[in-house]
Amino acid sequence: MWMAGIGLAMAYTGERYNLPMGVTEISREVHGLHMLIFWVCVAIAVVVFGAMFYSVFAHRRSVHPKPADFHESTTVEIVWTTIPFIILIAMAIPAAGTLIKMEDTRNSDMTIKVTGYQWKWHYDYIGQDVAFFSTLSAESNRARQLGSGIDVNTVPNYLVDVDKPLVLPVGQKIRFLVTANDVIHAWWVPALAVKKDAIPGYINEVWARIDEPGTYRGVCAELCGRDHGFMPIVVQALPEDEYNAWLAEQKGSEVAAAAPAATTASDAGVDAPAEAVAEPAPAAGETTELAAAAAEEAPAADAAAAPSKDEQMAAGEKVYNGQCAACHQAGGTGIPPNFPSLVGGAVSTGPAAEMLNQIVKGKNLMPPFGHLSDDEIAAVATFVRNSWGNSASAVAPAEVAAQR
Ligand code: HEC
Ligand SMILES: [Cu+2]
Repeated sequence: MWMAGIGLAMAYTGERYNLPMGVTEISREVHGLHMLIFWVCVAIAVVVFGAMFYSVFAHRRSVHPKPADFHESTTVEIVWTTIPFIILIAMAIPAAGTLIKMEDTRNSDMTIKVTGYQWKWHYDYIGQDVAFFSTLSAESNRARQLGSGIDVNTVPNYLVDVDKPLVLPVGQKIRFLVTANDVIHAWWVPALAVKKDAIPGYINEVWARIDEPGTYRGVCAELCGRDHGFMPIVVQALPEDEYNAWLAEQKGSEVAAAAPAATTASDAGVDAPAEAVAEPAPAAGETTELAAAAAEEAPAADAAAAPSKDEQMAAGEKVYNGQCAACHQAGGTGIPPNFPSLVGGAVSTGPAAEMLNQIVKGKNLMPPFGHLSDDEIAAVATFVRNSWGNSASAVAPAEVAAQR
């Protein structure tokens, strides 16, 4: 167990014993401060313990049977008050300089809103119409289940891997707005020297400019409930052109996903034709924060084409593995008696409205999933209704909207 612990610590600090140097100017400054103060502590320890051990040895009873009994020395008292005072001030000056730089989020090139949820992260590329949840990877999630029988040492990046990493460009000043939607979390990526509390109702700011492309891992750093240990963070830093390509691709798929049909074939129990390729939704004009929010809230308004059933099954499987498999298990079998099987269940294969209502609103031990988009819920419902031998109608996003 402790071996796994060390492995984990290494995985997200990147160094075995020391604070990581990191990949930002700030992280290197933090590392420098850390080393400076470490050596100050070493020097103090050498002097203090040196004096102590010297006295213990040189003035031991066999040598000095009659102890000295001097008392009160103004000089010594002044010295041992002023020296620590000077040391503290000397340490505070460079530390304050770095702290001020860390707080300075002005002139950023882009903004990411980071929202903590029990137990996942949501990333919103402000003004870009790109937003998604990032949850523990399906592989880690399977292995972590009680009695999974999977040797966690065989799982790459066990517990520090996600289904969808936060992709960022190198060389840009990225401002993070950090908040939470339920309890307090903390967004911590050691390589970026970023660790900020995510507090419901508050928005904390922090920034980073990443120098090197790479994958940087972190975890939630605020005890946030049962699955606190299962909401890792993965930042994938790409060169700017690759990042732009990625972003354009996301916008494409987001638009496709955010463009559910007003009327869908699935209402009539017929699959939407696969060739009904989603057309890009009308340009949102100025991509402002507001526009992004509006697009997120009312995607059905400018509907273009329905996602095909195949698309829904693929997207639904991802949502299922990320959101539902912890309780209902990968094969839909559940863990009776608490977590019912979804195979052939009355709700899972019954009227869509009832099932959607339960997913959106939750029921007893099942938490509500209203924070997922209409498309995600429609996809996961379609997936459940048509997997493991289930065979029921596909579900259109508009049907989900009706349950909100
Ligand atoms: C935290 C555990 C948990 C998670 C995660 C969870 N469920 Fe459930 N689910 C439950 C429980 C508990 C019930 C039984 C609720 C009741 O009837 O009291 C349930 C019931 C259901 C049912 C009805 C089954 C039946 O026949 O009664 C469906 C359908 C369902 N869940 C789908 C989902 C989907 C889809 C997801 C993912 C978006 C999901 N669940 C995630 C715990 C969970
Ligand atoms: Cu958390």
